[in-house]
Amino acid sequence: KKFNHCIVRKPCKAVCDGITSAPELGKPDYELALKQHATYIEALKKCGVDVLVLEADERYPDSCFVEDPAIVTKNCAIITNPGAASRNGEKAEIVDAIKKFYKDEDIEHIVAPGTLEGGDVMMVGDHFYVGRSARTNEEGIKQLTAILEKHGMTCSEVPLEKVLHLKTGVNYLENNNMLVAGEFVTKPDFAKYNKVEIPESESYAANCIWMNGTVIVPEGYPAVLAAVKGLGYDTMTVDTSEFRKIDGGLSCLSLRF
Ligand code: CIR
Repeated sequence: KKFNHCIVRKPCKAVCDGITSAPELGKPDYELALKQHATYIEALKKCGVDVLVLEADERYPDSCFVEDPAIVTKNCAIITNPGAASRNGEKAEIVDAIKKFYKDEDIEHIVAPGTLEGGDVMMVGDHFYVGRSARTNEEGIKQLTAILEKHGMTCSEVPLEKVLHLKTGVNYLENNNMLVAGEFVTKPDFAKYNKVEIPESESYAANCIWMNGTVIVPEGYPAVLAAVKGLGYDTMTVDTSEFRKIDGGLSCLSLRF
């Protein structure tokens, strides 16, 4: 398996007003967020992909998290219908970028009353796990399942209890390795994988990304870094402190395909 392309969007100045569940962390510093974003892009490129960098969009504070308005698979792309009202318009802004890589007949849409955000969708080969969250509803999951089946893939639902998105707490690193934190440690859905349990104190770093054999780990989480190295991967770290303040992690910042 190899990723060839990534799509990212530069953070906008309004990133300071992104949705957050942790206001005690303070607001993101725009200049630092930009710097961290540039470092992130360089890290992706080192993993052998081309990166399409979309311009900042001030209308949507959370628009740097391009993972949420679209899902990209080997057979099709799906424009989602984000459940967060302030983010819903992002779906119209990602379409042109998706069209550069997918034929019109391979671009599908989640439509109201269905809602779905890409952060709730995790790819494991031809199977997709989708979290039922405050952002992703039953109808959205129903539509996603039908779309994936139409394009030769499968889907199963994972009910979420505490996290924002599915990939907030569980991420697949290929080779049967699954990083799990919090509620995902015990979920039966992931019992068949080689689970790597993440301590509560480093749960933010459950959101690592596998990039063509290298795993990118957020900077500042030594237990997770050691665990990932222990699995035999090459690793890179990228500081995402400013995105963390608004619940964003490494996976949220790109579409990878
Ligand atoms: C939000 O609440 O929508 C953003 N502040 C964070 C989105 C994170 N995206 C993701 O997990 N895929």
